[in-house]
Amino acid sequence: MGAKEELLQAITELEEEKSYTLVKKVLDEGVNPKEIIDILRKGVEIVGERFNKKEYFLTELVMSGEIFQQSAKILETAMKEGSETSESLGVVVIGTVKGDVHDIGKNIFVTLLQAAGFEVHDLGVDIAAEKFINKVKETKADIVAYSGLLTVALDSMKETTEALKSAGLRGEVKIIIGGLPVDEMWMKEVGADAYTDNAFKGVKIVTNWLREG
Ligand code: B12
Repeated sequence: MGAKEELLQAITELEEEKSYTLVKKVLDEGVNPKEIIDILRKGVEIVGERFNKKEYFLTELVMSGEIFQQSAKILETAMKEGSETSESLGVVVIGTVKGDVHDIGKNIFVTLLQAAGFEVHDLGVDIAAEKFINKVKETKADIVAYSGLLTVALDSMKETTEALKSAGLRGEVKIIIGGLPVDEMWMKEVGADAYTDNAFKGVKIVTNWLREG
């Protein structure tokens, strides 16, 4: 088995240290960082499929995200040095809304978005409307994503959409909401365009939006 195949296997088997060693090895062998990212993406995708089939659990999903993030950091410098600029599928601004600090699910969604090729600006947790607005302006985002697990997150999500409207930005972006309690009623109250409590579905939804233009 070549180093690239070994890397894919290490990710899908969640062998953290081995994955990082192999990322460095294939990089040293002259493999294009973009190709390595594709291997990492494939690895996270396979873990996701196993999670959906209930062969893997949340811990494995979180771990694959961690391996992806850390490996991407190793590659970051090499990617910056290379002249190529990898084209992003679209720009997403995401955060856990004000009053809420739950971020495990948000981080999974962020990893999957990055793995799918989106440029993601993750604001973090307990994010007030104003911060979303500023980031959307700064990045000319296509998509705004709110995460929230607490009931109080509903009000914060509503406030953020209202603020986007007041800033004249609502027509410029699509809004997706996610987290444990979200449903159609929340989506309507919040004035969002889509909702899901499944990060994989979320990626499909936003990918379709951008394909449709
Ligand atoms: C872990 C946890 C915590 C951790 C959070 C650590 C962290 N870094 O996130 C800590 C200990 C800090 C915590 C604190 C609190 N928690 Co808490 N917590 C949980 C717990 C056990 C698991 C949440 C979790 O991570 N699930 C796993 C992830 C993967 O699932 P997920 O978030 O739903 O994400 C998935 C999807 O929803 C989706 N997704 C998530 N976000 C987004 C966003 C987008 C855009 C998309 C597309 C998809 C997406 O992707 C993920 C994968 O598919 C839940 C109980 C439960 N069963 O959910 C309670 C729970 C959410 N917590 C609760 C409460 C009450 C609290 C506290 C108020 C407790 C307290 N008294 O202090 C504080 C609040 C702090 C605050 N201000 O936010 C309640 C909420 C009740 C409510 N209706 O409001 C719950 C439901 C527990 C309960 N049954 O009472 N909590």
